[in-house]
Amino acid sequence: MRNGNLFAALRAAFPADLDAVAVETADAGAGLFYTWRDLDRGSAMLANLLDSLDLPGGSRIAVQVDKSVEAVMLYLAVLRAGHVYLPLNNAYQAAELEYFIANAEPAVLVCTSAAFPKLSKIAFQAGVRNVFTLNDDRSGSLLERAAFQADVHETAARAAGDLAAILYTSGTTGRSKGAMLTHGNLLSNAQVLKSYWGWQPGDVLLHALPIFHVHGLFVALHGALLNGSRMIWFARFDARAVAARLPEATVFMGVPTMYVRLLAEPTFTRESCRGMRLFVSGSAPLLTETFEAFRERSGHTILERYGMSETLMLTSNPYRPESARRGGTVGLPLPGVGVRVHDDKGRPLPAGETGGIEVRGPNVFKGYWRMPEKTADEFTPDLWFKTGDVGRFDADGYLTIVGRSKDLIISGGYNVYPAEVEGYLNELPGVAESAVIGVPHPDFGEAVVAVVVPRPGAAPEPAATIAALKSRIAGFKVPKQVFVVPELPRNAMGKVQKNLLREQHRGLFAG
Ligand code: MCA
Ligand code: AMP
Repeated sequence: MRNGNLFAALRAAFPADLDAVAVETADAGAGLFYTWRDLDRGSAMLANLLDSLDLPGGSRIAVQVDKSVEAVMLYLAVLRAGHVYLPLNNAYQAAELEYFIANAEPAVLVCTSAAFPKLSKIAFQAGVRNVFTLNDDRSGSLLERAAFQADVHETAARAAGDLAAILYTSGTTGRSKGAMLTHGNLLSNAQVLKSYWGWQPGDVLLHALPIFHVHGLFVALHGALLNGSRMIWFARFDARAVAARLPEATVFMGVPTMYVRLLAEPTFTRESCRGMRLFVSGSAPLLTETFEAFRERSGHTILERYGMSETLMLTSNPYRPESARRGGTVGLPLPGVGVRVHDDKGRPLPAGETGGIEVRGPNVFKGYWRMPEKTADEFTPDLWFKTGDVGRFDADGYLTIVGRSKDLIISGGYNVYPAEVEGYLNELPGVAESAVIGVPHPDFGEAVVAVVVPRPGAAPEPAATIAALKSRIAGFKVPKQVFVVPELPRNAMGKVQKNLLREQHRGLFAG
């Protein structure tokens, strides 16, 4: 029987010439070349190291490291060895990590040397037996230990339904949930995108996304690997540096903030896009004005698609003809993916009418890690997943997302759940209660803003409040501004009227 391990399919797609360049690092001062053989041998050595730890199959391997090619090798090694990859945003702070580690109970934690003192303590308290370090300059105990391992490895047999990764996504109640993705989820979605987006020989991907979320780790990376395509690899997005290397690339994937920043970069021109075949945008709404301005400037039409951590990619604008890509829409359901719009009573809605977006398909996750009730809540009785996004189909079958039923802010492509930030704010000594909202922001799309009510006799300072949060939670979740008010607006039911607050502050970052 064929091995359903995702790595087996990715490895089979490596080019015949293993000495060809697979990845070229492109950040200032970098310029390292990794061949396909390097990826194969490096991931084999790391897989052998994992095997030597005698972990039970399907152990969680939690990873919070800076972006590097060795981190990709580690991801591939976890697949090869039959374990479950658990990537963590490197902006997460101690309070967030404590929760993830306690909840996921990883067998192995890999972190940077800088984070080791703090993280090893958290890991030790949670009973994690193995903590390794990996830095973006190839130093750290992980590679030191792997250096003694053999560079060949037999891929562990896995079925399509076995877990390959867990991605934590914040919940509306403030507690993060681990979305369980299987080998089959990841492979089916990667194969669909390979053909839908016309991946072809000679493609070169310019990769500048983080590799701890679906967009950079799965959509972009799997795309290149499954096509045996070379990558120009940036550890961080810098518009000028990206514009300088675009002429050698054919495919780029980014969040809308990256497109806004490219447009603000004078060296980004039609000439810099001369070899490009495809620009993909997702993770957050792409403004129609960005879509139009990009076409005007570059001569290329951005292809917008829509997905979630729980479902991978769901819809996409057409690849061909380019003129069929419609700004402001997320396109058509991908082949094999069911997408429907229902009202709040569960009745199907016709084209033109707005309701909750529900989905099903081989790409839809297996459930939330150790949360069977939460999982059941998110599915309809006939087992479609409720995305929490609100949208409508037009007569031609294009989906437009018009809002979200979940209280969620998307800032620069990162999700921020107001309930979570409010929880941290309310723990501060001077704060009685708070409301966190998203307001329009020219760079991040939406920016996080907090409105807080002081405890009697207290006078919380906005700057000190921001500083206090920065030491506790990821920087992208920290409000860009804090307002102190005597009370929050409430409706007759006592519910905070966030729409009034959003209205009041909507011009905050205008221009
Ligand atoms: C960084 N900062 C942010 C954000 N990023 N603030 C709000 N929103 C953000 N997204 C803050 C930092 O906390 C810091 O604050 C300051 O900005 C500078 O940080 P730095 O890291 O230098 O920022 P940057 O390099 O300019 O980052 C902007 C970015 C980045 C490149 C747009 O946020 C990014 O890579 N976003 C992509 C996210 C992504 O991959 N999303 C996919 C997940 P201070 O100076 O105050 O400390 S969604 C997904 O996977 C679904 C399935 C999908 O559909 O794709
Ligand atoms: P995540 O939880 O990080 O996987 O984020 C998934 C959410 O991002 C979706 O439920 C949508 O709300 C949003 N999203 C992803 N792609 C798009 C898009 N192209 N347009 C609007 N929202 C998007």
